[in-house]
Amino acid sequence: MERKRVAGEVMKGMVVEVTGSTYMVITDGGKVFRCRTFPGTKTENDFSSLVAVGDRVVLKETETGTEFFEAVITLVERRRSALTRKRDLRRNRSKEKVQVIAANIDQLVVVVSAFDPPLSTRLIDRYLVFAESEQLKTVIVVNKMDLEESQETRELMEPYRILDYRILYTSAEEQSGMKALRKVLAGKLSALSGHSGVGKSTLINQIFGEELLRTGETNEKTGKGLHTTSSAIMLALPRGGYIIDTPGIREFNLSGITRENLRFYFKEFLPHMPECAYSSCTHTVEPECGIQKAVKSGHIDPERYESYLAIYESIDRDS
Ligand SMILES: Nc1nc2c(ncn2[C@@H]2O[C@H](COP(=O)(O)OP(=O)(O)OP(=O)(O)O)[C@@H](O)[C@H]2O)c(=O)[nH]1
Ligand SMILES: [Mg+2]
Ligand SMILES: [Zn+2]
Repeated sequence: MERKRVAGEVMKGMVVEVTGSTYMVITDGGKVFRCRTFPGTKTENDFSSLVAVGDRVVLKETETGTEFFEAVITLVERRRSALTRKRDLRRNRSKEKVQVIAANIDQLVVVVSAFDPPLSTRLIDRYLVFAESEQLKTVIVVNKMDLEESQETRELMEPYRILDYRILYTSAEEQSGMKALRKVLAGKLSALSGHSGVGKSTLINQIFGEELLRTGETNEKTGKGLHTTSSAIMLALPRGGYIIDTPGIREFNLSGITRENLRFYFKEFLPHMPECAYSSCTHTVEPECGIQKAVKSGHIDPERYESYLAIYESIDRDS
């Protein structure tokens, strides 16, 4: 016989949606609670975002609402991983420097599109640097392959294939590559991230075979997405695992990366670093630099090196 629920019951659960300061939590017992935090909410994390999608939390029931059970979050458990970025403080009034986009993820799925918006390898490189720094598994999904008429996209992606990054080519429109995507997501907790309009929500709708998420148009003048998804949401996959849809980003400002440690997150640099004349070589202007030599001899992709320089510069500007 089911025990009668009493107000004040303490439960554990997972945050599946964040809207403003309201958090939807599914308890381990499978009930959905609408939660808020209170000044006494404790956290085991030192990140500034108190609660993010994917967080494991302890909650205490307060009352039974009209639509949902209501509860307060008393504790946010330590995150075993997180997709984070540095906030653009010029745009955001929040005092928090780091935004946690998704917590406790097993893998980061970087979504780009072949066209509309155009494929940005600079953005891919930023995500890869982050993923390497956090030792997060990464998959790159190149969507909208139905708009591709030449080999250009695959050529742009060639350096990543050589570096052994997992790449999937999909078309949510024509439903191609979906089987491979389902397979990569099965049994894991994955977060999809990328520019607005690349098709993250459309891909997820395709996986479920129904329109669970709202999808948008791209602006005809700029080719940029219109930021259709406004908050992160987690869905349970039909065959096990979870997927988090996140709002499209304008920029992925790296958090936790310094000019000094950046070099370690371009994995193809590592074998060439011993050839630098200075152990503290920044691989930017120094003579006798193993990295610059490897770029000249074709062992390091020049575009990847350009990304390194661009990120190196941006770190100085940001911090
Ligand atoms: N041609 C083509 N269009 C696609 C494909 N996938 C998505 N689209 C279209 O691209 C537009 C944007 O798709 P969304 O799924 O809303 O993109 P999103 O990445 O979720 O965007 P945000 O929520 O703003 O971050 C929609 O008009 C989709 O129909 C595809 O494979 N091919
Ligand atoms: Mg979306
Ligand atoms: Zn060097």
